[in-house]
Amino acid sequence: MSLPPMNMPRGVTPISHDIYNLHMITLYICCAIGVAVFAVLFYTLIKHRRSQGAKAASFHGNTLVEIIWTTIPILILVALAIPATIVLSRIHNTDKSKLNIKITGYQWKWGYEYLDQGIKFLSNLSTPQAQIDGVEKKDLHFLQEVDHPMVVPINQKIRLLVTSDDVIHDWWVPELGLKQDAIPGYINENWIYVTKPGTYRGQCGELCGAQHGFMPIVVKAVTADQFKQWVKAHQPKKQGASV
Ligand SMILES: [Cu+2]
Repeated sequence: MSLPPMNMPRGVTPISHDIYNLHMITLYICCAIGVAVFAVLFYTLIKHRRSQGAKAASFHGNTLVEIIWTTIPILILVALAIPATIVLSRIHNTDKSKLNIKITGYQWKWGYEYLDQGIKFLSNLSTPQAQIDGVEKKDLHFLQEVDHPMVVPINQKIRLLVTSDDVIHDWWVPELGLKQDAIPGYINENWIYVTKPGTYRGQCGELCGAQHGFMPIVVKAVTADQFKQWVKAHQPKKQGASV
């Protein structure tokens, strides 16, 4: 039996790598602090135990100690805040995007609109009811499959405009390094740049109602040529066609 993954996924977008690296830096710093604190603790417990005749020292009102234990955490927080701020500003920089997709959350499905191509469709859960009821055997991607996945080209900066039509949802695909709230009346801007073709799965990350667990997200990343073909096949006909 293999163990489930212990760590967050590295992902397939530059931002997901940035987030992964931030997470690892923070984890290493936390581990170092944990090791240092427990080392001092155990050393003190053993070395200065009462049976060895140790007497408690008084640190009360020691200005130097108080300055040290205030300054060190501040330095650690600043060291973490600098790379985090750089990544945050990158996340919100949607300049030079080549494609614009509007994503709308509904109770309980996702809608995708390719603003430049005029393609618009809904993406519904496609897991059969019999599997949900436990009558049939569950598929590998139980509750993580849809009838119409969002299709995107690889190696292109894609701007995503995320909103909602009813309550707050949250468009969350861990491997794309993106978790964006979908809020009615607001449009949140974000972007992805997928570097590897493949199918990436996610789900609504905001408790949004009875079927919150039944509105998965599936993103299919394909080559630029395959994307062109897909657009051709799905684009509405020019003359008088309505979407
Ligand atoms: Cu939702």
